[in-house]
Amino acid sequence: MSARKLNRQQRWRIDKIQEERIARLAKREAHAHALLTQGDLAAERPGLVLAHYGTQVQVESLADDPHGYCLQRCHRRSNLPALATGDRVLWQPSPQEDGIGVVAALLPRRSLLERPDGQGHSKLIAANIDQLLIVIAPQPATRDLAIDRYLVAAHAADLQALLVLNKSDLAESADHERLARYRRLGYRCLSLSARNGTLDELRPLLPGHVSACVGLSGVGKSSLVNVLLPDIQQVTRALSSHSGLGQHTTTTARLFHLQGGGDLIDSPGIREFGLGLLSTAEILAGFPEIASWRGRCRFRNCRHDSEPGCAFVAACAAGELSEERFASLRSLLADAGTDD
Ligand SMILES: Nc1nc2c(ncn2[C@@H]2O[C@H](COP(=O)(O)OP(=O)(O)OP(=O)(O)O)[C@@H](O)[C@H]2O)c(=O)[nH]1
Ligand SMILES: [Mg+2]
Ligand SMILES: [Zn+2]
Repeated sequence: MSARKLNRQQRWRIDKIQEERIARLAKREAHAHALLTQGDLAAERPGLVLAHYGTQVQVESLADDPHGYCLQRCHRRSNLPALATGDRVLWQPSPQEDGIGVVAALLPRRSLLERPDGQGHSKLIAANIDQLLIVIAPQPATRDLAIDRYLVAAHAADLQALLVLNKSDLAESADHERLARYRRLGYRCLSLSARNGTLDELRPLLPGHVSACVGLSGVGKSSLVNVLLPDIQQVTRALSSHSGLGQHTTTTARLFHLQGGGDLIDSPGIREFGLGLLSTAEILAGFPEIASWRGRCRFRNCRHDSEPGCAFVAACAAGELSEERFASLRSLLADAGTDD
């Protein structure tokens, strides 16, 4: 940050701008409060949260709404839990045109994708999805552990998982080999290039689903969305020339309707995708290749590390569990919550 000395007139101008900002904020808050307390609102309508912006969300009326189509920004009643893109809600439009409506109730969720925010809380990514597009790329590279985390989370939440290698135009043999490894485990894997527009393998897998693109910043999630939805132009940005990493271009998850049916959510890139609440049993269940080895360790409290008689070490020796997956499994178990 740079420091400079201000003259009196500059100081006065800055103070005045500040005062005006504060007054505008107070007015907005008073308006929101009046809406929430006076009940001066139309009847409740079911709607879908397309995106959220701090304290407000963008809500779209549902197709069968007798009042017709409507898109509106809404406040959330303070007694409601945090809302996520993809949530279904009951909302009330503002009595004035272009005004701000109110979300009055959250309808039950069938799934919720969240991540730890680094301060011990969880941040919601998307709700009501049934398919997870785990996007990876040759650059920036995603660690196996991160992929396995997503796969385990998808399994625990009963989501269909697709492992999508984007930027296949830059892929090397190691990238293809990795994809082949996951394919052998039974996961659905696609090799695509948003740059070349070759998404034919993906298109038929989207109708009838609410899918979310997740993965590191810079792997090309928004680029994929832009190819699938030519009318939409989500902002995309080159990797940092300094670090080779993505630049956190997308800042809020957003839901789009696909022309051929189905919905697609573009989400901000994240470095860490936590499994805060998953139990040991859920983690083990996310490794299908060890299903027949579970419960066969010599010691009941085996840490699957270097104990004699560990069934997973045996699975590894038998070639049924790869070194990479075993490393992920150990790491995820070390962070697991306690079992029920
Ligand atoms: N070579 C190549 N580059 C691609 C491809 N897809 C995307 N890119 C580039 O990768 C960079 C990052 O793409 P984005 O779509 O912004 O990535 P993102 O995953 O949405 O990133 P965040 O919004 O930060 O999470 C851009 O410069 C894209 O042009 C591809 O298939 N091949
Ligand atoms: Mg993006
Ligand atoms: Zn063991």
